[in-house]
Amino acid sequence: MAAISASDSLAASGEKKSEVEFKKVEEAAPALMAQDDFLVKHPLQDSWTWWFDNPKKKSTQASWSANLKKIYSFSTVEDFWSLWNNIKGAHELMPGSDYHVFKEGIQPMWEDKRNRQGGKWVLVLKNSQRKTHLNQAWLSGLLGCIGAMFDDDTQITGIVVSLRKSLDKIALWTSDASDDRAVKRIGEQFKGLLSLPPSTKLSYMAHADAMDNNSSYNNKPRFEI
Ligand code: MGP
Repeated sequence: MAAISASDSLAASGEKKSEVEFKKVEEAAPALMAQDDFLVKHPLQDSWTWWFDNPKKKSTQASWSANLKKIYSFSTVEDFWSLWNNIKGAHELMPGSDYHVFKEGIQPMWEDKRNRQGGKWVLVLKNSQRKTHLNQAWLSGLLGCIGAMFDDDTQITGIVVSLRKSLDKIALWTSDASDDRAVKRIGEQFKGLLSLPPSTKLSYMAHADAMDNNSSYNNKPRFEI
């Protein structure tokens, strides 16, 4: 008998309960609507394209760009994180691979008009740092770029991570190698973002030297910090 009364009372209170719940939702609605910001995507200052360079098809300076593949373009914070959460980490790539993330409309190559007078700040990491530091440093550099955190943001064209059998590299590309003050300021800010030991060295190489020497990294640095 007690059980029947309990279920009866639940049934009897059903209508009242749903009314109360509806009232609660109605009251909460303005507050929920004020928070509906979470439905809005937050635009980045620039749109960016993520490229991949196929390691199996390494080639000459003349044919190098044929191996570049566009993966995705994004222009909001949310779309960046969707990509980041679904793409392989830099440390998981095969040696020989590169990710290039460049402002929309800039080809990730020396020859692009926004790159050809420029150069890159290079961080070199030992293979022993691949698991511990590479992906975090890559993310920090990326966030610095897409978050427009550099005072000289207009000179930033993109950022590259290169997995190699010997030494991995992260290179921040800038558009004007002759602007010493901006180059040094960008280098200092880049170093600050990476949270690496102060003994870590970065060197700046001009793309013109890379083209002359046909080598991305075997060039005399213009600056070191
Ligand atoms: P890489 O893969 O960027 O560097 O360039 P790697 O092999 O780690 O180091 P490097 O110091 O031995 O070069 C490998 C080769 O690809 C270069 O030597 C060029 O022949 C070619 N290459 C690389 N980049 C970034 C470019 C570019 O922007 N333009 C052209 N034309 N060729 C490039």
